[in-house]
Amino acid sequence: MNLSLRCAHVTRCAAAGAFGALLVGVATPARAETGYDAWLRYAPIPTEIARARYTSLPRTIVLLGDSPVLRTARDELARGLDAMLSEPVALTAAIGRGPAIVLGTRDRALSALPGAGVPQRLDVDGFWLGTSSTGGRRLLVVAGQNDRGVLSGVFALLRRIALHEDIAQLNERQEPAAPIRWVNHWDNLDGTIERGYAGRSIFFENGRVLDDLTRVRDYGRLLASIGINGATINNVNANAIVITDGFIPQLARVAEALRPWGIALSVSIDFSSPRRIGGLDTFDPLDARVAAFWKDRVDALYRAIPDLGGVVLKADSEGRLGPSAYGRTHADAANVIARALAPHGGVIFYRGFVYDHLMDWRNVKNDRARAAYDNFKALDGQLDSNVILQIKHGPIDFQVREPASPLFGALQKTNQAIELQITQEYLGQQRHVCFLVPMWKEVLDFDMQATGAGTPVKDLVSGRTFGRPVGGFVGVSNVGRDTNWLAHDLAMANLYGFGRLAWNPSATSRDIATDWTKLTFGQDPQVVDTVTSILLDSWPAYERYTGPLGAGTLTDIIGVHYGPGIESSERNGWGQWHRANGTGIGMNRTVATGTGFVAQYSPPVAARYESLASTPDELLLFFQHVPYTHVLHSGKTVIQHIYDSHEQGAQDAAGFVERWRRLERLIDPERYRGVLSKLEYQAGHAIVWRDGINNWFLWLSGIPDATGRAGRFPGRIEAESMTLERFSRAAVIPWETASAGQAATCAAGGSCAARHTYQGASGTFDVAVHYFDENDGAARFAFSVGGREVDSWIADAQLGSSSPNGHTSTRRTVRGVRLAPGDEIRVEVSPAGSDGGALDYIELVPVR
Ligand code: GCW
Repeated sequence: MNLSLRCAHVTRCAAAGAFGALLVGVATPARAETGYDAWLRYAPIPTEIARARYTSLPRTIVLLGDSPVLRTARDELARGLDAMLSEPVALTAAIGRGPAIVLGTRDRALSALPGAGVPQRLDVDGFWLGTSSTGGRRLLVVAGQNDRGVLSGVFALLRRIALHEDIAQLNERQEPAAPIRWVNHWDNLDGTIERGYAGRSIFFENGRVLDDLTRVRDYGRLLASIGINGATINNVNANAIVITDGFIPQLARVAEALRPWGIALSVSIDFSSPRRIGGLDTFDPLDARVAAFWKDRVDALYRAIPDLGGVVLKADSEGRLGPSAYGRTHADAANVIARALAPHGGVIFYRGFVYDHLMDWRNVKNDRARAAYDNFKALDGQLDSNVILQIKHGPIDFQVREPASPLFGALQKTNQAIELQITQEYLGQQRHVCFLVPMWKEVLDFDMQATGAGTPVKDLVSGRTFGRPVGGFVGVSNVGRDTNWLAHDLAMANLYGFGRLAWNPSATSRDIATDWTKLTFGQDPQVVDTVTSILLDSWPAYERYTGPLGAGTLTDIIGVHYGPGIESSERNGWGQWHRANGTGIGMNRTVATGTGFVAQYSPPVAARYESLASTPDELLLFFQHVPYTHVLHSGKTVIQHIYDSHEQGAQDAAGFVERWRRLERLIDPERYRGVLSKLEYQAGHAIVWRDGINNWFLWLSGIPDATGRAGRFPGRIEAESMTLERFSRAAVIPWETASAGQAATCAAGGSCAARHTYQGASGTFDVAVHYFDENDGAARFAFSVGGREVDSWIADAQLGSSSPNGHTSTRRTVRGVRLAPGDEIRVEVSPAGSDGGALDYIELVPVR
């Protein structure tokens, strides 16, 4: 134990006290709330609660044994206690006569404290928290099955204190549901992140690992606190370079940064590496030279990183090379690498996300959903014991709602891991709040009835159902260099929730949301109620305004997967078809008349999805093609449901803003304002979704909305019908992403203006200005009434596109504008760069 080093990092440091203890205080300076500390803020406990609950908590920490992870556990405990209870903590290596918190592995704790109740058995990474008064002194024991278990136990103890829970009588044993609790990152070596929405990579820049790995260490801390034990840091669309001798030392630096947190590093590999970097003319997995290549590279990795977790492989998917190049199977591919890893105790995650993205869309029997099962079911039993098949939670690709992948229920002799996406690729890209835990739980709790009832996905993937040696949970977590990691403070609930579910998939969404909220924003009951309820309502809302009834997220699937783009999924090979036509919508996946996908489920599950009568409404269009006039179990027609759902979803999103506003004085100003502006943006974008989808279905089906709302926009003034100065009228593609399909664009150079003379009754209005915020510049918008500028702003967001469309469509609301007949409303746009400063419409909403 290097106490002198330890001492250098603390603000107060006293001489060794009784029993050789060192008194330290790790007071954290008061900091502005940036979101950087996420759920590990260790906010000071109010004095009355501290006095009532934690006076008897020992202030001496005894660490039995020594290792980097154990030292981390001790230091984290000292840090947390000091920050929350503002009292110095003493650190020592031996149990003395006074009260103490004792940290150690179960074996050491058992021999040091035979009568303390430490359990004889604990599963890997598990821990026990207990209190005992052996020998007349009060002890709080944190015993781990291994060092990582001790660290998890410390975080569990700190969480209880941060939640103000009573810890006087502890006897709590916790074991993770599965040995695999990993995150994957899709970071490229140049510092970009595929599907990353929060800045550049925290690992890489310019083809190298970053010099400063402070953020990696702090990220490791966040991960460890939720029980994550592995991290793959580079994109599954892998650069072969990562396993060259030149690069491995760089990986070793990241491994070193994560090691004290008990997080094993792993890397994504390129299957064609033997040819790309190995000097061979082949990457045929059955070629002995290829096997030797993999052994050589894996040995080199383990020489530099002895505790490497393993590798991840995406092969034969989306243009990546794979075993099909040589007519070999996925088992051949996985096993050749698995055999190189086995002597080191490493595992290979072989991704089940294999499909043909050049499928003939004209063939109505073709179905991408079939791909994972069709590729891997027949290989059950052929994969080595250190191969884990990593399967996306649904059969397509992280859509807003999908059924559980049938592959989970089809493998009995194969290790599995479920891949969940923390990154909100199809779910609002961290500009929209969308708490994913309830969605994940629907899949994890779904009973595949693999061998009769009682085989939920969570038990299949953890290996419990069929007694597999290894299995678990992988979360795609594209954190970036944004201070708050994921760009949206509320998105961090997804990272937190993933860890909590990977540890215990039976935890409830509400408990996870509540704990996260308290840890992140404090314990004020109104804050806790409001934030928790926004989180719990957010996925249903997002589903309502993007893609209800299981049709998929109706986004631009051949672009950035963000705003609406309903036709983009049709008439191409990507296979995310919804098959909407003039009379009906949905993918017929039945055995009787459709693609036959339904037969991939066990008979009782298949029977439910085969029949129109028993397919649940929320997945109807995933399994069935029905006329728009089909009546749902709810009693509504499909088309009316589409209209109503989008209206409701947009209202829900507007409601989030109102609910959040009530927290103004209860949350720190930085995060209050940050989240507010995101929620306001989301409410505007939900309207883009609502109008895009409802207009599109109104046009295609020709069936009016019974409530009269779809297609009618009272108070809306189209830009193209205003008096335009230097603006030109332009068609927007796809048409449904602009009101009336058109916009006024300012491409002429200089400023452009759109004018409208108000002729209605005098009154006060919230005026929505709907414009397109393109990537390629920063247009200035100014809004004036009667010659007086009321509002101005710069449109400089990065929304993934440099054209006017459903990604860039943005709403700005100017509140409380007084208008009298004859007033001129003027919107002036001054483009900078090539951002054309396009304007869609203004809308006058009377303030009651
Ligand atoms: O959903 C798709 C994403 C790709 C991703 C791929 C995968 C890393 O759009 O960006 O590639 O899934 O999971 O491999």
